[in-house]
Amino acid sequence: MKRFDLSGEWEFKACSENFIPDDLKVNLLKWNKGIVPGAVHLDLISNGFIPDPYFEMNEFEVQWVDKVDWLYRKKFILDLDPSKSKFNSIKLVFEGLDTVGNVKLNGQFLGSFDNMFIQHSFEVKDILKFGENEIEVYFKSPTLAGKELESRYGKLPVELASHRVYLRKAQYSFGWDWAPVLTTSGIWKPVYLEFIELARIKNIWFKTISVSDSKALVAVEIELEKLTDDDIDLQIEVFFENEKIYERDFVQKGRDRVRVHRFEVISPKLWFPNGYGEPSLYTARIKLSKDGVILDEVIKKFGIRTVRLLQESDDEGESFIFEINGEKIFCKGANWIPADCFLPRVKNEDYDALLGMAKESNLNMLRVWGGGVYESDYFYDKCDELGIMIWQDFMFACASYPEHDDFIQNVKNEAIQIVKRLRNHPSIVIWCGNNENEWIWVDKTKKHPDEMPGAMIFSGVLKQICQEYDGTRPYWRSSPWGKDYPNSETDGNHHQWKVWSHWVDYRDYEKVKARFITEFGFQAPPHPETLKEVLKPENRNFNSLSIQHHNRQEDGIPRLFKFLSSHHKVTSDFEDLIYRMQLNQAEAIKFAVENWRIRKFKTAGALFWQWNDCWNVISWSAIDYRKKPKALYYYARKFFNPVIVVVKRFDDKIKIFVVNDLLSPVEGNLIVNTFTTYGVKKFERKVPVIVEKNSTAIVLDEEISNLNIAKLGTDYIYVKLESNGKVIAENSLFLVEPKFLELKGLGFTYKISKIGEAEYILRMKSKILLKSVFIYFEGIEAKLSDNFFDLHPDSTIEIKINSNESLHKLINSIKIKTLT
Ligand code: BMA
Repeated sequence: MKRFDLSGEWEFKACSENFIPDDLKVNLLKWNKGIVPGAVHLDLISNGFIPDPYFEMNEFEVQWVDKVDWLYRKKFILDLDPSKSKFNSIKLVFEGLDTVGNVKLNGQFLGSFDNMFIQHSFEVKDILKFGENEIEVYFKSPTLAGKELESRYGKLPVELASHRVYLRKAQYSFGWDWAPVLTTSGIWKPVYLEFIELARIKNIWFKTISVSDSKALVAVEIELEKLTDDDIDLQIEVFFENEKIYERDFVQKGRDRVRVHRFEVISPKLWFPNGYGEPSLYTARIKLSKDGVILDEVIKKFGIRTVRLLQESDDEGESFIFEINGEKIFCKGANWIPADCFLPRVKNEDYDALLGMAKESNLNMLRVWGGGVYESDYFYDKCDELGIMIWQDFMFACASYPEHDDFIQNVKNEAIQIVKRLRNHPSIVIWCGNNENEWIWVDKTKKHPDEMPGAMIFSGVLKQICQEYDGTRPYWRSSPWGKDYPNSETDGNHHQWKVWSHWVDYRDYEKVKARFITEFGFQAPPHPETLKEVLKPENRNFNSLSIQHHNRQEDGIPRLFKFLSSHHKVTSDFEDLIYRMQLNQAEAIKFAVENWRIRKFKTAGALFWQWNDCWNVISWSAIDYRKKPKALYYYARKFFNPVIVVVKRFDDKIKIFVVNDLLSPVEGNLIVNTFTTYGVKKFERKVPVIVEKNSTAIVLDEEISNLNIAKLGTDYIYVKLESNGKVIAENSLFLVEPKFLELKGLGFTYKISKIGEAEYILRMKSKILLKSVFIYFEGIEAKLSDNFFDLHPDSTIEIKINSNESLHKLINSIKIKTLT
């Protein structure tokens, strides 16, 4: 099989004058240069026709773009004569067309499309010519197309723009409470010609049938497109780290198009989630040949692992626990949203960075949220490699959906294509029907979920397709979903939005005893630089209309201040406020996660909302659009660490918990101290602890009066867990909110030393408590191994710094901020 790439330079133009601003009409009705994969907005930006929609309130200036029909074309030279060639089939393949329109080749109509999530492929052997050819792709305005369907089939109960549900298109592109309204059109994924001689490999799927210590039984299913009745040779080879562990040759006879084969792997290296073992992957090479000539060859990775969802009755209701390879897993993670409003801008390096940061922060699960897109193959490959489990939603969110035949057929095609594309990934551990549809329906109408328009998609269509085309992982109707109520706390999974969205402050998380929390969140602004990029100097303050525009939740800014003022001092400096708001967010999510981790496995998962951003925005994310970490990112590494120690106050009692997610026991000493913020040690006790594998234990239960804590604003408890001579976990408990603490932020020393190429160590020492130390280098890019940390009396910390700048520059630009 051969490919002829058709990406790169294309041309585009508008198809009528309607909606186009007067000064652009003449230019846009002519052909202009476009780039594929891409989007109309991106081509309009690069030609200088529209400004950057992320800057200030430019979004309003570009709202006409999605009302216009656009035509893309490409002329290309083919240097073979299709009718005389050896190829039995030549296909024009579009991996993604966003969203409604049709395709022509050399003036001949090939077909129409109306789903951005799937691949479109057209047989073109009889239409292609030797020499010059021309492809035309016509995009109908998605907004008008959606509205037309809505007026034909009726308005449904939908959050945000109601016409969105009629289009199989990323729902966030119609605007969300963290996304602008930038409803795209375009050839958003690669396009190419595919030349097939006698046969090609269409799909490969390795599935684990069973696993024991000594061997695994694996089945492989290979689907071919076979264009000949002749026999062809099929070869399977399997490797583990370059060593061939299995090989088998077959003769694929007559019209046989599917080969199913089972084989044993002795002493299998299993795929484990991050923190539980290696995410081991095998590599397979599948080859098709005839008379020794290779027809097609595919290299595919796969993992061997089992997944079960344990739903067992207990005294609180019913459990919701993922079990991988027979081990219960506490799922620690966040929600993933598309990494840009313009998806073709997201490159593999962006996935490397964002997913690499997830692994570094001890996440073991991400939820691909239903209002975005099914991610690229590269994304899931990377998750396989990093051991990040995926909770995979189907792309439906916060709405009721249509049920007419065309729509259901479209959904079926999509689901089959997606399940077949993604089922080989060991990282995906659950399919989920949608985001919040039933929960919103039941809360708003008080009716049964099955009465919701579109309910049959989630209770029937998708469930059946997952069963038929996969069947190796659970299907779950919605997130959230429960037995008697979709957002139940006693069974199923739960979204926790009382805190923040319903104006309740974060200490309330303590009351939430849900079984698996797939969403909960707390906002903070991004790094000041990320905001400065889109705000003019005069608008870089919390009173400007522009900053409000960059927070898309109703009353987003007022909420930031309300929740800040409960815990932290409200100052007037822009960057100082950002620092405090980031800390507040990190402390809120830490508080929630710790409360749920000590309940392990009554609660068996905590995925905060949200990992990343799609533009420069104030949102719930841990990492901003420019991939600059918020305080939450650094906190996550600690509160998601496999071993944590948690100090909690219950009236007059102090309880200390150790949570151990490791698959071996933790043995060590817990050192309990009471310090004053000025550095006086008032109490110390050493407690020997043993915590069984994958469990949690209360290691101290003591009257508060026995710990010598008297003065609210100064005295606090600091605990550290030492094992084999190393501190493996630490934590502290203050009896008052940070705003009431007596903090000086003085009396520390530090030194930066170069330790290698672009590598430095910063050593910092303090006599008194330094609270929430934030280190940054003005105008310089540097990656720090920790930040926003507390430095306790008479202790030293070592921070690793990666930067391409000189030691001299780092020393001159360092800024250190602490809470005072
Ligand atoms: C949840 C999500 C999103 C939303 C987020 C923040 O309900 O599913 O719809 O962006 O909350 O409000």
